[in-house]
Amino acid sequence: MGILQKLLSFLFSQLILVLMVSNHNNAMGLKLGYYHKTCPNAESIISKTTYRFISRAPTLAAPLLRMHFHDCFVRGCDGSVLLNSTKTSISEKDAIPNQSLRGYHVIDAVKSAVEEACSGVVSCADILALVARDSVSMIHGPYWKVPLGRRDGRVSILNEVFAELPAPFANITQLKQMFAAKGLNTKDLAVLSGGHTIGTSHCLGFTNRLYNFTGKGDTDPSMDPNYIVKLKQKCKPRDTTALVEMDPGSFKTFDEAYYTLVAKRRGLFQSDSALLDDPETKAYVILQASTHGSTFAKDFSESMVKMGQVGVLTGNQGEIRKHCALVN
Ligand code: HEM
Ligand SMILES: *[C@@H]1O[C@H](CO)[C@@H](O)[C@H](O)[C@H]1NC(C)=O
Ligand SMILES: *[C@@H]1O[C@H](CO)[C@@H](O)[C@H](O)[C@H]1NC(C)=O
Ligand SMILES: *[C@@H]1O[C@H](CO)[C@@H](O)[C@H](O)[C@H]1NC(C)=O
Ligand SMILES: CC(=O)N[C@H]1CO[C@H](CO)[C@@H](O)[C@@H]1O
Repeated sequence: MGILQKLLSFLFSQLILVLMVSNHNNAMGLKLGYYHKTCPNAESIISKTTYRFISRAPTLAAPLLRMHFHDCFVRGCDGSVLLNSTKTSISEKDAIPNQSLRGYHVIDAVKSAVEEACSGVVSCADILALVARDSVSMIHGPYWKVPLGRRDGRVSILNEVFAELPAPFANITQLKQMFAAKGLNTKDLAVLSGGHTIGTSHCLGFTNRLYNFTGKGDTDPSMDPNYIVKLKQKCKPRDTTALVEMDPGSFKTFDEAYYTLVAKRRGLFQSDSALLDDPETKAYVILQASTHGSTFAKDFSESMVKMGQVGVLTGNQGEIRKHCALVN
């Protein structure tokens, strides 16, 4: 073979390799009905078990949705949010923003039920994604199909929570950057923030806006002053225990009222109000507020599927945990 032919044949073999690798990667991605053959009842077992809890305590839907968000933003959707600390490392669970996470018992119950049917097959990361979807749809929210096949990670590190999860004090620039770092765009930010249509918050996430905002005993000018008066009645300056409904009146129902609140400058966190500081997010807020959430359900479904793919482990990566709080 001449040198040119050798070169061409080498390049060709590399090209084939590249194509194979990228195909392989595709095949290793998430897909619908992933457990169809290996655990056919997985999805129905998960939704039945979730329903048992949500039907008795609808307020659990909020922390279960939030748990999936936290999981995905820190190390990808790999179930790391569920891992307990060990003697040698403090896990995400024990980070301050996580101390308010609830609902671990639901995940444990779901995992046991699934393990009983098919042991060692369904990942905790997939369980989080499905439980979040089921929880939302059980409180009048949208229903979306969840691509599956996530594997569980073996690592969970406390400090990563502070670096990866946006703080309630984040401004619009920081929020857009932190979402972009996860492959989520500005629309996803506006849409997923709508998750705050359900649930409650501790006062600490927003009391700075009510008292001494800039150190001059002032309040946050971007919040409706009448709302500040109301919130002050619920939260004294250093209150660590009170819970405030994020979408008062309908905090148990997944609706579009969040956008009406934000549009009225009644978003609870600075990160909620910040959606009015960018033309694209502002337009989204105004649109949903003025059209009773004409596209919110569909948008939320799409953005949740996107968020659910952030940094996932697939194929031979990671493991299928036997217990969600412990690596195998
Ligand atoms: C955009 C950046 C975000 C920030 C800064 C943020 C911040 C927070 C904070 C500080 C709380 C209150 C926690 C507490 O004190 O108990 C909270 C609650 C909550 N968040 Fe977010 N969040 C963000 C995005 C999201 C996303 C994307 C979702 C889901 C799609 C979500 C869903 C929830 C839910 C459902 C609750 C209520 C939890 C409960 O009732 O226990 N959040 N969030
Ligand atoms: C994980 O930690 C929690 C809280 O510390 C504890 O209640 C639970 O039993 C632990 N789970 C396992 C499987 O060790
Ligand atoms: C957002 O916060 C960052 C960090 O505190 C700051 O550097 C930046 O100027 C802020 N941007 C806006 C638009 O307020
Ligand atoms: C407000 O903040 C300033 C600066 O941090 C501090 O000196 C002052 O004592 C605070 N006032 C109150 C009432 O907490
Ligand atoms: C729900 C949960 O796991 N909360 C933990 C948060 O971290 C503290 C310690 O910092 C634990 O005591 C909580 O159990």
